[in-house]
Amino acid sequence: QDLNTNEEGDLSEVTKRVQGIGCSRKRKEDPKFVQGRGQYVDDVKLPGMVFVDMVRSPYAHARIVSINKEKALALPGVHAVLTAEDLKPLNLHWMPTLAADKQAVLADEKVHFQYQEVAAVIADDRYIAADAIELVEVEYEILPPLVDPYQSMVDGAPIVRDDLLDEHGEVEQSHPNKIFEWDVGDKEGTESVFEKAPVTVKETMYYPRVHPSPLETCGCVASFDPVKGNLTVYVTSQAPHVVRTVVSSLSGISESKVRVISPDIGGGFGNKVGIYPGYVVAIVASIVLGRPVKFVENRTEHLSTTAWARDYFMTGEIAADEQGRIQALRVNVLGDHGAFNSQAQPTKWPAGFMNICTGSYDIPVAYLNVVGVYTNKAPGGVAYRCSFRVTEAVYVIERMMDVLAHKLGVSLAEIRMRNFVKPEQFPYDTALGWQLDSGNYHFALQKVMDAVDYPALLEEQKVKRENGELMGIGVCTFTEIVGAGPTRNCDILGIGMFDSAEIRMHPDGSIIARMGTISQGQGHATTYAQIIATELGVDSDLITIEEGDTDTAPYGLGTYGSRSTPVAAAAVAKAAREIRAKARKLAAAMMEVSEDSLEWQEDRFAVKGVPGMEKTIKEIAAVSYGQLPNGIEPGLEAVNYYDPPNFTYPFGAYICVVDIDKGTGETKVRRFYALDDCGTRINPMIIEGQIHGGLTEGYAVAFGQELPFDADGNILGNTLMDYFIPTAVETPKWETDHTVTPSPHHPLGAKGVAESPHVGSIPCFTSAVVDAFSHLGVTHMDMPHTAYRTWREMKKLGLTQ
Ligand code: MCN
Ligand code: CUN
Repeated sequence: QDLNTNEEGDLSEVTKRVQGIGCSRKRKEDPKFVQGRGQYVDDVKLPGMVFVDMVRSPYAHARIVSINKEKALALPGVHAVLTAEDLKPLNLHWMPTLAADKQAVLADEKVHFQYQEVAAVIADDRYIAADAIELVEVEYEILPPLVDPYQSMVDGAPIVRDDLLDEHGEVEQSHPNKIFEWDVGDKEGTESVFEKAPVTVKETMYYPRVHPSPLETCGCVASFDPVKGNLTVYVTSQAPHVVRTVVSSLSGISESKVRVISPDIGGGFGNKVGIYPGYVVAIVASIVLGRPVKFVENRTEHLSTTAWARDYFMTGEIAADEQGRIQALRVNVLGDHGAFNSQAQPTKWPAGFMNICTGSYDIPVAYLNVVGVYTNKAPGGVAYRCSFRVTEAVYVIERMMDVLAHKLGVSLAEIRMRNFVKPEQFPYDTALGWQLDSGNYHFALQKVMDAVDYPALLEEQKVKRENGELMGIGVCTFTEIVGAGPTRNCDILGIGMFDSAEIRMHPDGSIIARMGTISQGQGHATTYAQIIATELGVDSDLITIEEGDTDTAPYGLGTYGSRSTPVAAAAVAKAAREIRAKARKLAAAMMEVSEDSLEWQEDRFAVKGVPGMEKTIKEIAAVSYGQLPNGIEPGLEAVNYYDPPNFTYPFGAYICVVDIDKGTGETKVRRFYALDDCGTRINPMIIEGQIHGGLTEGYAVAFGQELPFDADGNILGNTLMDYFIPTAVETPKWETDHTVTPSPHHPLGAKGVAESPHVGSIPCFTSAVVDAFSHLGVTHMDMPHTAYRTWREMKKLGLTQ
């Protein structure tokens, strides 16, 4: 099997000319961005527009005794001050979350986390609004906060959500702070293997709360037209159609009269999937005041209140034989969800796809238990290049592979080689319910080991250790699950997670195409065009891609979970093929031959065996809008709604080499080699860009990002003074590589790629840092691996004074 196909040199002349699949076509969206001509939500300026600013709670947990608006209302330029009391008659003081919970739009009787929205001021400009929030007087009665999730279910713990208690003061769950308990797999079967297994290992780890903190914060402009009864919402959304459905159901305005537009978005990373209180307030204010209302957060509001990720306390256990072949896996998780369960994810999956934690390995039996709890912290849990908890899943299994290797004294690469699912085992059904569609893990890891000369690195490390130096070699071989998803097991608010494409070919052969996804920087305008270019033989530059306007784009579930390629790109290919099928009919009629006698040759239909008898797609397009024979309907258009039969399972093999300074604890990433396999590659350059971005964000998480809380529930690290955003100065040099194992069920063989580098690199960094100390008996160190934390570990080990 040649896994290195699809190199640019192998592409056909036509593909190169039209810049089709496989070409490193330059990003078409960039000229406007580099010239500062992007149009973001905050660039939307409408006549008569007013601004919202939020009064936010300084306390994590408190009862609201009173709110006095008078002074704020007296400030010239202030139009309104809204509180939960004002929203109550509209039944909009609470809103549903995407995880079937509810969230206060404005705090109703009590506040649940620091920075929660308590009152909204609407004023002529944002400066007046900012002054006015200082004049709103809120009296609080402070309540004891619940900060530590391990204390959430002890007797006498503060109850976060009294609103969920019924009139008898009880909830369905065993404890009012418990959101759910989810278990998957064979509990007894797993237990009995552990009882008999020759080798068992166990490790507990914390994956800290982190925030993607994209360049642009969240915001919206709501504009209600009282004459037409239409509502237009410009919003930083990764899922504009979902926003439309939610806004319509909340406001009672029919979906046909709600238009949601996601303009240019300055990064999403999962943070912009959900619907935030500020949006609801802006919409209500626009309907009530009859004028456009803008809400745009500042950085601290963004870091403190919008979707963050992880916050999982995980215990992994592996049972194995003496050779390290895994017999069973057990994972227990405590998830801190904050005050409302507002994870933006498919409804059916309370802990996302955490049950992908069997990783790339052939594990006969497994058991996973996840408990989610409320605490007095901002809600969230799945943002940040994650595909719904696969990041946590990969972290726990990859850490456990290292722990097992350590226990048996084999290399981190060898333990993986012994346990990989073999190429001939695909499609492979995992013990926890997924079907891995394709892969070649052995080949990928071997390729990386050869590229970095793994044996030489191990030798170097041995010498360094003898000299008392700290060098670590980390390994991660991950399997992702992307492309949510088959509607049979994935929906949001009852809407199945298909995606869509609509393609129209014009008489001159140029094309406009629209999808249900929305780029936030991924380069969709470039890459979708390449797919159509290959399918129809039309120059990419003649293909306009439009996303993000619900009035024009077909319904789609949006861009997150690296689903655009697995789902929407499949719809693009299928719609293009429908157009080609119609073009075949037309070509046959034009040349007065049967359709069967025609052969598609990249950009034309040719009559088999008759040289020169052919019609290019451009010629066919011109005719398709004219007088057509045989009752053929005019036009060349197609719409496709694609419901994928399965997820796609991209994978990768990463190796990281670090040197740790014994004086300071500082870690230097000397080398990072990332091999990714995302099946058929549409645009190698864009893939590489995505991988660089994901690795850099992975580096940020592993080495610095965290959002901790103090004992009173005050969020720490919610400014860019404290929150680590790596620049070119800190970022290591990345080496990338690939193999190509096409997805057997995707029309193009393509898998998603955008999240892989993040998911795969984080455990690889931890692996490398821990490996630097593994000869001293260290099996795990929690992130972030800051110099201080590493130095503390060295102090514990007596390596430094
Ligand atoms: N691609 C390709 N060949 C493949 C797979 C992907 O050429 N086999 C290309 C695609 O055509 C697309 C890009 O790579 O242009 C990413 O595709 P895909 O992996 O399908 O991911 P999505 O387009 O669905 O993007 C979502 C993903 C997620 S979930 C996060 S989080 C993230 C990420 O994208 N957020 C980003 N990358 C980001 N990049 C930027 N610049 N900004 C963000 O907010
Ligand atoms: Cu979870 S981050 Mo991306 O799926 O938008």
